[in-house]
Amino acid sequence: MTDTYRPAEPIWCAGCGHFGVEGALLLALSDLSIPKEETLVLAGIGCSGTIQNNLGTYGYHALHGRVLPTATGAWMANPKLTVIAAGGDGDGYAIGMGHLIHAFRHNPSFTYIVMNNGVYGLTKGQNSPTRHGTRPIDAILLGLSVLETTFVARGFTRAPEQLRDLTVRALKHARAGHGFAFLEVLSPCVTYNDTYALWDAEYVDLDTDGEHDPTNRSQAFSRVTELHAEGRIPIGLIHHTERDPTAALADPSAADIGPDSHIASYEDILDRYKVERHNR
Ligand SMILES: Cc1ncc(C[n+]2csc(CCOP(=O)(O)OP(=O)(O)O)c2C)c(N)n1
Ligand code: SF4
Ligand SMILES: [Mg+2]
Repeated sequence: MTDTYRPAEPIWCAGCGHFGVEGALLLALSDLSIPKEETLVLAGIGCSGTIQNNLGTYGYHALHGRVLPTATGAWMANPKLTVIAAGGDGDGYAIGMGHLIHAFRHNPSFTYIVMNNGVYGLTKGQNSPTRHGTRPIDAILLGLSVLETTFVARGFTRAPEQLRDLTVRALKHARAGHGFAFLEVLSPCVTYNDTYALWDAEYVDLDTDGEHDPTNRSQAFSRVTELHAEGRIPIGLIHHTERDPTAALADPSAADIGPDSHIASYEDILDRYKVERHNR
């Protein structure tokens, strides 16, 4: 029975980028001294969606594409928990894309790590919405286009120290109550879409570009758009801004769906049911 609760060995192919994401996350949790028992990692479905099995934190395997609403519920139920949502580009940008836009908009204060490899790795390599040459979606540009967005960054498993640093920054942002921390990671699938060489040639590190100011949203939007036109992929801290940590609590839409209103509705339904039964 106790075996059920032991972290598993990763089941990924040798060389899979997801190992790098897991390593950076474990180091970042340790850098920030975040206790594992106060951390919940939720993941979607995919090779990436097994990351929570390997960490020793609390874990939850959400339905395909539904990791963001599930994580939002967990964060609302216990905002003191360090909540980390994770998953793949198929999970997050295809079936789950509608949730991403609303997460940027509502700004729940948790971290979301998307492992982007351009394919559905688990189901043997079908094109995902980020597949090279298919007019791919750029979730960083999407995030920048939503005015409420507070944190967007992109790492690459080829740059492990930077990835660790970006993961630390994302966790800090969310834990301080500044809002939704979105971190996409270029995490190649060596079996079905080996993009290491391609991305080596294409990425541009904005953290070492003296001109990039991550606090300036419109400048970040222009720079990312220009780089796209040149066939380049920006990595680094693309944009961040600090939101008032109490803003989420003052958000009326958040108050509407809090646990108190659920309990009141539940009791109301139950009372009406009892009256109807009695009158039959
Ligand atoms: C509702 C539903 N539709 C389709 C699937 C099949 N399916 C499983 S994983 C997956 C995509 C995985 O791709 P991604 O999220 O990019 O993760 P990766 O394996 O590449 O890490 C799909 C379509 C499913 N499990 N559930
Ligand atoms: S199929 Fe691709 S994404 Fe899945 S474990 Fe193997 S290398 Fe990683
Ligand atoms: Mg994928």
